[in-house]
Amino acid sequence: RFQAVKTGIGNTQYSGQVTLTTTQSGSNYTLTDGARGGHKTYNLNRGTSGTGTLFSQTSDTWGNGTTSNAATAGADAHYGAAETWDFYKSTFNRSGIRNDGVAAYSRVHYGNSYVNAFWDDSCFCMTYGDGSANADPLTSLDVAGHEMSHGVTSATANLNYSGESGGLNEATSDIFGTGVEFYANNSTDVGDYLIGEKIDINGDGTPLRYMDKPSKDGGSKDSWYSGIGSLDVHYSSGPANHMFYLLSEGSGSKVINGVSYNSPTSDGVAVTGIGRAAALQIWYKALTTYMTSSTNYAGARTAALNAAAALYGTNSTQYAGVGNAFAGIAVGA
Ligand code: ASN
Ligand code: ZN
Ligand code: CA
Repeated sequence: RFQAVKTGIGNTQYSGQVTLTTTQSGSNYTLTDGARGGHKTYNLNRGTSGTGTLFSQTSDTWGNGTTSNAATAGADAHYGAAETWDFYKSTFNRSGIRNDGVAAYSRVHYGNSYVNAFWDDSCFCMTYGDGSANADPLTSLDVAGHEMSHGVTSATANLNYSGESGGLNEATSDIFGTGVEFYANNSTDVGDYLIGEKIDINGDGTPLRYMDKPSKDGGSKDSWYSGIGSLDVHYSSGPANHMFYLLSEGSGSKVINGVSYNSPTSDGVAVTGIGRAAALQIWYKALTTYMTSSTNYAGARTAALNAAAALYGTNSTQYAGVGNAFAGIAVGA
């Protein structure tokens, strides 16, 4: 049957009205992104296995901005997958999670009141719960970018998901998830250095994590210490998230897109940022070229220095910036 790539409209929960790439098949439209490897978005309808049903309808306008329409979460997820694909392609010339042009797929409405989202290598897919009382689906842009970036990490350094390497794995997802959010430049879901600020996972409007000062979440650490590897990976990620913030923006107070930050350093010595774009290039090259499955914080510093040297030279401000940002989280020579 004749299939055509279409531009539909998504009325998302978190990112306002967006365009979605869909596929027309006869008189139906489906959430199949023909421009990005054929990424499909499925409705699990509270199931927890299989793919459920591919979102399919006779109109190419998806969702109504609230959970009263099942396609709203589909619209957010489909948009997040597209922005993540475009972020990796445009920023790093990476074609999909494995750099082979092949799309993953998304599943929304997983389980009942499931307050998480996750990437799974075995299905090469990502899955979103509907949140507490099915009210706040975990489908925001930074969460989508975070989860799909777990696939990129698996396909590259493959950082073990425990100990210090596990913290670096988690931080890599926060870093690139944040990269996706800034890249999308969505006026409703602006770029920030907060994780999960849209999904109200704490029930009081606060974000899940803070990159400028990770300890604000009550569990993450701002700096490295021996023994950090015994924390949960979502807390041992703190120093690497903090390093990335320092490298991008520098220490101290700053307002970006209307959000206020105040980033400390472990030794009180101020750090000057090199900009988000260069910081992203350095972390991506470090991840994809120099890190291995057992890389720890000291190894991440070496990997990032090697990446900065390869990209900008050892006399560059970027190279010096990496050393200073790691010193700011108590990882030194
Ligand atoms: N949402 C979580 C994460 O990506 C799922 C997990 O704990 N692995 O980190
Ligand atoms: Zn994660
Ligand atoms: Ca965010």
